[in-house]
Amino acid sequence: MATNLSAAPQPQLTVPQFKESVLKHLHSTLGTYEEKASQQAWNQAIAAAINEFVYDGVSRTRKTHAGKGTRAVHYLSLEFLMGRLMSNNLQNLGLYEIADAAMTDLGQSLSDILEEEPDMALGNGGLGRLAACFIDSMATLSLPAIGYGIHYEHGLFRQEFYKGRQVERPDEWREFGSSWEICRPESQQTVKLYGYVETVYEQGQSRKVWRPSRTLRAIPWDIPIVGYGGQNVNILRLWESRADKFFDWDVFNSGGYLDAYAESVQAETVSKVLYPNDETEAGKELRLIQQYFFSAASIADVMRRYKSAHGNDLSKFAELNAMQLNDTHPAIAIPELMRILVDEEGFTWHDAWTMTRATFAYTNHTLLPEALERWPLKLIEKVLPRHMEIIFEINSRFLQDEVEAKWPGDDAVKRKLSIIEEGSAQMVRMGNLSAVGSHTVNGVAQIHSELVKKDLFPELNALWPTKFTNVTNGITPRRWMKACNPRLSSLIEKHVDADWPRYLEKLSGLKALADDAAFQKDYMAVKQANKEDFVKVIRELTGIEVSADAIFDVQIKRLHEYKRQHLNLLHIMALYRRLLIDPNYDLHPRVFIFGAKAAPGYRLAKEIIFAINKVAEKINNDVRINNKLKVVFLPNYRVSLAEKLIPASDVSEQISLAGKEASGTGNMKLALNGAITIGTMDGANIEIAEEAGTDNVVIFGMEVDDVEALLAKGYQPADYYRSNDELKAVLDWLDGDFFTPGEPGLLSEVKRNLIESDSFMVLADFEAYSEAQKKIDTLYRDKKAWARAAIMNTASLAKFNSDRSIQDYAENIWHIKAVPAKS
Ligand code: GLS
Repeated sequence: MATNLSAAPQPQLTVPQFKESVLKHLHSTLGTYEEKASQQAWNQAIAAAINEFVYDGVSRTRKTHAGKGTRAVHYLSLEFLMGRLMSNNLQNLGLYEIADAAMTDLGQSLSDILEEEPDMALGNGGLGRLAACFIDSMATLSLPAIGYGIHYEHGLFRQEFYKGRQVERPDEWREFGSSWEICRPESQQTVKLYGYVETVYEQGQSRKVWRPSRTLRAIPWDIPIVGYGGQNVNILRLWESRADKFFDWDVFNSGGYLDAYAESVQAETVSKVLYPNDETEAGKELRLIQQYFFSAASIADVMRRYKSAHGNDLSKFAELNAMQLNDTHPAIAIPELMRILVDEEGFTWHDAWTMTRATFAYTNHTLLPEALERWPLKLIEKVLPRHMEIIFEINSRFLQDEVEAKWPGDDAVKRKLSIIEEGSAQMVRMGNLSAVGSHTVNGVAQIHSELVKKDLFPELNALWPTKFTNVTNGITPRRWMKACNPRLSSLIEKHVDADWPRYLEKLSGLKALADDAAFQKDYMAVKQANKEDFVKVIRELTGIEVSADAIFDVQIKRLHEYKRQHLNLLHIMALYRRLLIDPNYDLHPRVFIFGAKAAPGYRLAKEIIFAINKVAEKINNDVRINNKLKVVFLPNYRVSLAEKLIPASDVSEQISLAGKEASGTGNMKLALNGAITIGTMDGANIEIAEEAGTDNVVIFGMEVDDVEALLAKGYQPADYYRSNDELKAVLDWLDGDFFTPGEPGLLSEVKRNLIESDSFMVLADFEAYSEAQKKIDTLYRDKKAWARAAIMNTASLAKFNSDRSIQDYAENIWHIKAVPAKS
């Protein structure tokens, strides 16, 4: 990997010093003492001790970057799925062992105390977790970078099951405050909304002035992001919304206490909750306001910093500032920057547009049509009247100058490329706006980036052939191996250099040991121990007893039809049926483990959760099958649960319909931790197979071309139902009351959907999947072959280090360089 990182200085600290610091904070920060302190107080005291180093790093990094003429990147994302920070911060500072020993000395258990920390679940799934891995890598690579997002009061809902059905409960991640955030009221911004646009004439010139009718205050909360080694500590800046003035005193004094208070409540709703949708469009006014709120506050913050370093001459703004749009969610930042440059700073349209395009780059994360954001023009006009005018202008210049030059007189192509979609209600296409206003557009895995060019933006790709590129996603090996899998990490460290969490390619040294009997034994012993730990987690969370000798077959991701958890379910039912028909059916015992939240309004996804839970209940209690099959649906899947499960997984289910999963990142985490992928040729699975070797993954099913051909021919799911007896039998099973005693038909909706529409071709891939699962079973029984395949996965995944992804962005898109903080 092209990187020239110097070894970072780690805090020099002894166990007694750490103890002393924790005790000091227990007394003076928490106001309690050893004998009385709760686990939560210990947790906060440790955080305060860690923060002494973290804040040092924050200041050091800020001083290094302040006023420098170095280009910085601003990563704009509506989601950052951070999880917990303590263990990661300890690892990145090189203090984990010291803290562990210090707490043992104090008669406490660090691992228990770590459990006190609530997850920071300010994201839905892969997209939000990617942003979290990326800011870890930006800090590790010493890049001048800031993450910008929203300080949601409530993150993603907590999931419970009631009689097998998902129930959503509010998330309270900062009910008692958070140890990691610092409020920076001195850097607050004002964000305008609604109102009208006036044309003002001055000295023979006209100029547009936006007269907003409401304003909000944006208050920044900074979360320090500790790079590996602790040298660089970057910032994630999250904006909280508040009323412009807490009370309208005039209204208040005239007896309108409630009216005055109502305004502040309304203002605060903007950063109240994360929209719990993943890969679906929200389409709500509040969501648009959230998008604008954080985009506008972030741009104002970037401007403020620029001006304080360089004065009011903005000519170097684009040279010094890159902004990355994490999906289209912050796309409104494009007209916002135009508005500032043209309306407030007096630039010509031409110059402002050149600067804007040189600043923004856009990452596309999905091709699913339901996720491509479109806002009603009328809504944007109401909430952001000046921005709507600017979008019109961007569009008309784009169509008249660029599209017309390439395709003269072709109205059809103009209609297709227009940022405004015509129809009974005009809509603003945020994907088109993002692509037009950015210098670079990237997809997140090779196949996905090809499909972005071929299917999503073919004309734009013809117009600007160099604009579209790929940056395959990645994961931080610090969290997803070093911190979450200490056993495997210490085994690895016996064989490769200790800096592997930065230079993951060093794990390739393990390939030479893939056939080594002693290493295989050690490697599989680690897996077994991790599984034994997880058996307890399963028991605690669900009461289900499973054996660590069974295959742990894991599907963890959001619940969505395209991810096909129901394909997994049908296969489980088929195995169950085979066992009922023939109790001697030869099957290595298997535990199927699911973790998934469904968007609260996504009906079928919730039906699939219900069906899995009902089938699980029946199978887990059926003595006839002799514990050969267990099904566990873990409630409230989240980052901290993933960190426990991934090290214990044997099989990684990556079974989306080819062409639908843009990349996936769970596939990378599981493979790195030695789970064998059973997957389709989709997203990053393809690159995982390339890296790990096709012998070390199990690929099955239709590829993108097959899917297209079948669609063109006319897909008839009922044909598969009729022609495969086993498939027919398990689908029919869903109609009766076998799984829902006394209540027949409760699971019928899943069956009906599959037979009548099956948009993601579950039935077409069933047979291939079922055969692929037999291969998994056979491979697992061959202990040596399995161990070899698992080791080869761990040894081969350097490409999926998020440092590599960020290095790609830095070199090819942002054009920024490392600026290590001075000690
Ligand atoms: C997603 C994709 O669905 C994932 O395949 C991808 O790994 C992730 C990060 O790029 O982005 N897009 C999305 O809207 N949610 C996702 O998780």
